[in-house]
Amino acid sequence: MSTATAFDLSRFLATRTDAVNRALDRFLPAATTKPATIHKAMRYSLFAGGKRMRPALLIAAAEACGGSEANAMPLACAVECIHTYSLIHDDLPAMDNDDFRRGKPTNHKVFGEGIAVLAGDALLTQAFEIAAQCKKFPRYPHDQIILEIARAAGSLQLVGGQVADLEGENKKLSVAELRYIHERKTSALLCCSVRLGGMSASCSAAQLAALTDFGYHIGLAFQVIDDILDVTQTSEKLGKTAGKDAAVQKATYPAIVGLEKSRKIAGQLTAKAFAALTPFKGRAVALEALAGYLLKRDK
Ligand code: GRG
Repeated sequence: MSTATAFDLSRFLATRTDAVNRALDRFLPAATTKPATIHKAMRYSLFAGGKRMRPALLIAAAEACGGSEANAMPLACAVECIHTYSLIHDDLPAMDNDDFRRGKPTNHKVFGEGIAVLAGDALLTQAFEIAAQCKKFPRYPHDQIILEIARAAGSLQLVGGQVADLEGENKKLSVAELRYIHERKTSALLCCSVRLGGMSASCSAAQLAALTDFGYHIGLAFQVIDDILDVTQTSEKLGKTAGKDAAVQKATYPAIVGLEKSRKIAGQLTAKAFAALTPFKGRAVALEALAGYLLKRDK
């Protein structure tokens, strides 16, 4: 923990975010490329000011395993494209029906529903195009990398979690049912991010297992905190509509167990994530610092 305190997280986040933004700009077709509307729409949401937590975790995991930012970068960009697609689709009237995201009007509010659906589709596809361009990693061939991303984004994980979320609307869910949703809707892509970081560094099987354990718990903690922030922060701070979960009577940790217990659960999950990093013996400073930051975040 002392190493994490000494670690300059603000600098880490600022430099990595900058590098990720530049790489995304290179990977994506220019806004003027025909048909320009779709490229404008993809770029609108991608560069609307997300926190870039998944790329940061991916690069931090790579560095914990002795890897490089350069090797991790295509995969960091790929997960951010998938994350952004999921937000665009989540905001659609057929899903959560939101008007604001990342401090701006949602994609469908600016470009219309049809283009927003297509911008999400195109970003999902773009993710695989980018990932396929990553370097050849000695321990993890391309098919394994693509499989990793496809599984995290597919009907058993990200999409499956969203299905359970939709079907859980207006129902009283148990904590176990809510955890099932969180594991898929949120934890799967965060866990995939740290695993991909390790894979880009040709990590050992033991390191990959530790990163999986870390990613699973940090992913669950992330969603519990997201639920807490929805009831404790303003829309301005969050860049999206606050208080939405309660307004639509969504099952969340604060709704089921209360705010105080939710904070306790987030702390316990983060402690488990910290514990998973023990095998790195102090070399996972960026991951430790990110876990601490995610627990305390206010947006
Ligand atoms: C397949 C039609 C279709 C839709 C898929 C998978 C999906 C839609 C939606 C799930 C998306 C979702 C809202 C998951 C919750 C994850 C979460 C807490 C997102 C917010 O992440 P942040 O805080 O956002 O990292 P920024 O904007 O900072 O990147």
